[in-house]
Amino acid sequence: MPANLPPQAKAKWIKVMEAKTKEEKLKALTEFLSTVPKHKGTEKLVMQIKRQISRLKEEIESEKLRKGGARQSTFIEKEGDIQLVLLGFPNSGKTALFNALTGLNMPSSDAPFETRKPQPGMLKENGLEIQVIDTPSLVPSTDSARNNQILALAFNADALALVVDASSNPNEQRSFMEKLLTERGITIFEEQVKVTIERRRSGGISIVGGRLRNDQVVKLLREYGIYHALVKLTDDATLDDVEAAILETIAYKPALLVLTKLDLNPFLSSDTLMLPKGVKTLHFKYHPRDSDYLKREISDYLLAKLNLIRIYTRNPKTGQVSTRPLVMRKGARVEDVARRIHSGLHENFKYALIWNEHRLKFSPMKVGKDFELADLDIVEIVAQ
Ligand SMILES: Nc1nc2c(ncn2[C@@H]2O[C@H](COP(=O)(O)OP(=O)(O)OP(=O)(O)O)[C@@H](O)[C@H]2O)c(=O)[nH]1
Ligand SMILES: [Mg+2]
Repeated sequence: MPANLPPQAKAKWIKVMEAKTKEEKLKALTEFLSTVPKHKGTEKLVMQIKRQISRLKEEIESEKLRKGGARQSTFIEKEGDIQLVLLGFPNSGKTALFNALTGLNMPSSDAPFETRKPQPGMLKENGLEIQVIDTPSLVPSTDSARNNQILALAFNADALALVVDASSNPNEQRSFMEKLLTERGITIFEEQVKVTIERRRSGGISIVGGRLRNDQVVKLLREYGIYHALVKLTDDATLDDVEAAILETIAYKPALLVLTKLDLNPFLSSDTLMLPKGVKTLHFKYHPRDSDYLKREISDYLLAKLNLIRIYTRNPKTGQVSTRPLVMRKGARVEDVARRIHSGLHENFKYALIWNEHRLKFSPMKVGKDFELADLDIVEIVAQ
């Protein structure tokens, strides 16, 4: 991993972070790349930046196509609370799974490469709206324009489902997909992320965990123009890991592994199947009645992995509770809900009432705008 990039490279990276449009970012990244010295220590970084550049070029190109009304665009606008992209090799059962989850009826048969373009659908469960995207199949090649388009969708997604046909070399399918993802700068293993940096608007730099000297971490961040952030470190994180996190060289995507065609391979044991740690495995049984179970498992898992909470709002005039929750990040406060509902509500905020029989002794509880919310809270905001 890179360390000690020259000051001019750091200065160029600040430009990358400040870029507001994709075009600006592309230009800034290209300039940054030209200032990075090329040697063993920067090899990985250079590769990742080149990939980021080609990814941006593809996105800009595909947005242009979309605006021009052309059909070939692979870009899919996010809808709902979470975007989940299905990935897999030909005939692995992606479309069969997609149909079970979304209630749509896209063609799914033994013909390989049946799905020609990405197809969105909606999975509604647990109050969550999960946009599921069926994709054309990946091919077992590390140098394929086809794969790159599909991996671009994966990079934009909030979460991934690796669909693996259990009846034909499941381990090979899984490890090849992991390889393709890694090369694209995506990891599905949370523990590989040793450093997370959450930018803040004020409050300086706070560091949680890790064994590094705080002043060194702060110094490094400042060199890259970061003055306010919450930095979380694992115990084995190094300064190089911090720098890699600043340079955004790898993105973590929570993932599910979905095994299909287990009926065709009933003797498959968990020993022969080297299941990845930290990635939830689900069995797709291919029965319509099984889809309720799958939907519930998927939505529970994504809710937890993406640190989301569901907040229901109560109308002070009618006492009616919203049927669909606001989906927010863990740590959200009453004021964030007020802001989401209406900017005026935030300005004229008086107090809020919270109902949640699972966690509060008395409901409703009267709270101020700093109160931190939890999953399934019902909130009524009283304004002046
Ligand atoms: N026996 C069995 N067949 C399955 C299962 N899941 C999917 N299939 C069948 O496998 C074939 C391929 O499924 P698709 O859903 O088209 O696979 P895909 O990954 O979308 O493949 P392409 O889009 O064509 O690349 C279809 O004939 C499905 O009916 C399963 O769990 N068991
Ligand atoms: Mg398909």
